[in-house]
Amino acid sequence: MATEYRFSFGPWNIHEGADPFGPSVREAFDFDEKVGFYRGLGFVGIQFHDDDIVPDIDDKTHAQLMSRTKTVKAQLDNHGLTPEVVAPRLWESPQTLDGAYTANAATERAYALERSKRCVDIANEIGCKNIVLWLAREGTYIRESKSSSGAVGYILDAINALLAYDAEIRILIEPKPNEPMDIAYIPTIGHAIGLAYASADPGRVGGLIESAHAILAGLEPSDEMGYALYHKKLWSVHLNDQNGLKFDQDKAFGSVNLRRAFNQVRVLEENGYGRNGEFVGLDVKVMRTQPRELSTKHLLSSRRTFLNLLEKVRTYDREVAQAFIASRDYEGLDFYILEHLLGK
Ligand code: XUL
Ligand code: MN
Repeated sequence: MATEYRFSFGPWNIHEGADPFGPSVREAFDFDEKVGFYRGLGFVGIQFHDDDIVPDIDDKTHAQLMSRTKTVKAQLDNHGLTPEVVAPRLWESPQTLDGAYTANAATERAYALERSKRCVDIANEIGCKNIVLWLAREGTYIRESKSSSGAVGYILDAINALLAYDAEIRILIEPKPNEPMDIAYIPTIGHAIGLAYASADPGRVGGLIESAHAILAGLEPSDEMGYALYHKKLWSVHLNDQNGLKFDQDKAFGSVNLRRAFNQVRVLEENGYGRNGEFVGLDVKVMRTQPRELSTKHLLSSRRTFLNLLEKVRTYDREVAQAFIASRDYEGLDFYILEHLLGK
């Protein structure tokens, strides 16, 4: 049976266009409006940060967290949407200037853990078992400021504390090699999976691979996905694209390198991704030049590109490919794939 893929994105993917060099250029859509866009764009899953659900989370009581989360859950139910993941936003607080789980100050590490537990409470209330950890500030600007081996221990301590806090949640580590830090401690999926196996409950710790993050690490995203799939630890993806080694661009999926996108779809499809309920997640940014009323097209096009490439994956002739492989004619295979992608 062919997999029917389900797609997700996060509300931050519809944004106002601010960048480090200029302010917002479009009026914001409020959360209620954004939730209303999903189904029309072909999406049924919603990725959250904790404060996408409960704004100003640090200033709220537990009862306030739960009450706001109930309201959002009712909205999701009304629209037939599933919460795919919730991620603690550990990179905006004044208490995470020096990192979150790896901050040198014990009080700041304690804040990070406490905030993560609140995220788990929210996830539970909204009916979601998947906690994403993008370890944004777990790294350094200069190497001498922290112990790299000590940092790994701190991250593991935090993961174990969260596993102990809730017996049901799963932790998905989203690696990224840099930005905002100069150099991050958990840059690739191999690092993330190493942490998973070292954790107190390896069956509940896995990974989420973002195409652009792998490319920024100088790696091939489809191979990174294959690595995680072999370990049965690819629990989500953030498909997008990236034009070379620069800031994290989050460009529309396939918009830079269609062949690279084809191979990501191929590896996911060939390894049965999605059959255990995994979503095809996107993490894409709309161009700053786009008018407000046209600022969701990047989501529509990224999903369509996935489906178009899926058709290419399903229709390329495996026997032809196999014959090229058997005669070790990889030039022939290369050109066959190119012509197939070009519809020849
Ligand atoms: C950062 C990034 C985040 C995570 C969720 O580069 O990709 O949006 O996906 O925290
Ligand atoms: Mn991401």
